[in-house]
Amino acid sequence: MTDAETIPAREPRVGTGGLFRSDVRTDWTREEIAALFDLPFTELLFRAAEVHRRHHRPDEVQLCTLLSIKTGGCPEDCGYCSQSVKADSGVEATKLMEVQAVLQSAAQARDAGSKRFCMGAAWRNPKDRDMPAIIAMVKGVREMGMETCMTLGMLSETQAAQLAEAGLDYYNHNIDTSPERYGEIITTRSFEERIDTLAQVRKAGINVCSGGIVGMGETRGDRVGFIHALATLERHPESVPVNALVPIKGTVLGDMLADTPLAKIDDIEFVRTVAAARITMPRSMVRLSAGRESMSEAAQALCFMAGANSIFTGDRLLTAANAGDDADAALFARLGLRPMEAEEPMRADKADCGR
Ligand code: SAM
Ligand code: DTB
Ligand code: SF4
Repeated sequence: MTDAETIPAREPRVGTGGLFRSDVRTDWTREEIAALFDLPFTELLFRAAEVHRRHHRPDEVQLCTLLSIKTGGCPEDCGYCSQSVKADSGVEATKLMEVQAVLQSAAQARDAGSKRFCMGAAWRNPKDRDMPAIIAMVKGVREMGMETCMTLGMLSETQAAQLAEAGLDYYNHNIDTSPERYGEIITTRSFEERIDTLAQVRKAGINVCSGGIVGMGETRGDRVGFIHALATLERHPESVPVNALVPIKGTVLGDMLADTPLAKIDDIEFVRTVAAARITMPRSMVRLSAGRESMSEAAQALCFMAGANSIFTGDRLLTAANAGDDADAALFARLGLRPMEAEEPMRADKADCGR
């Protein structure tokens, strides 16, 4: 228990009521989002913090744990990913983990205070023969009282329905970057296919988790396009992960950026992206995802100020290192943050993000 956990709630959460619905819009224009990015930094931060307070408790951050349930050997060619067969990253391909081993890992995460357990597989799409094990994992983790999230690649309509039936709370499927830039990062699938799977997930009634990566050498215009694509979906994703690229040796982007002076995204520009996500998608959880390892505590504090309210805990993401529980407990104590309590997750058919 950290000091931060003992701080009492100051005010009821207003994010689930009908209040302030008027600032949830899905008709954002690129010009409006570009104008947000162009604001003086302190003004942008102030506006984002204001929106954040209207919809969320500003001293609470959700703790999520990631587990790679099937690592490496992925046929897709995502330029950032250590798990692509095209990458020479040294990541070894494994088979899908046994259900019991996954549940053991979930129990550890729960005991460490995690409220959401996210399971990721290095697949283009799950095979139907994998679905019974996947379903058993979802059911088992849910029974432990944690929210469940899966990220398995593209889904068929039937698979999405099976996951919904199993009680899956969230499905993560990132759009990663702007529609214009997508083809430069990934050639084995299209931006439209990504949007199609998100639509299947919505239709099945599973909450949507979709975001992307900043720091892949994109322009600010691409960052605007990325936020615009999410903020103009028919309904906003309930969860929006904003990753800072973890440059991994042997991946196209990791190697390319290692050779350029632009290697790491400027912290201020990263915070601007978080703020733009918060302002345009007020009710969504904005997740400060990969890349915290290389961010200062001050930069992370600015992200929380700008509306990030979810992080990955533990010392590993999927294949890359993460800050670790001790470092996060110290960070929370230093910043006066406390872990968010789990709520009965709103299913997408009841939630009102983006309406
Ligand atoms: N294979 C599935 C898919 O791509 O949808 C699920 C797993 S995939 C690793 C999940 C997400 O992790 C990607 O969409 C990407 O946004 C993020 N990611 C992967 N490698 C990353 C890296 N090196 N740095 C930052 N984010 C990364
Ligand atoms: C997301 O947007 N970020 C997480 C989660 N969704 C699955 C994954 C981050 C992966 C970072 C690189 C790695 O561990 O290999
Ligand atoms: Fe495969 Fe997902 Fe990595 Fe792309 S991001 S190579 S789909 S594991």
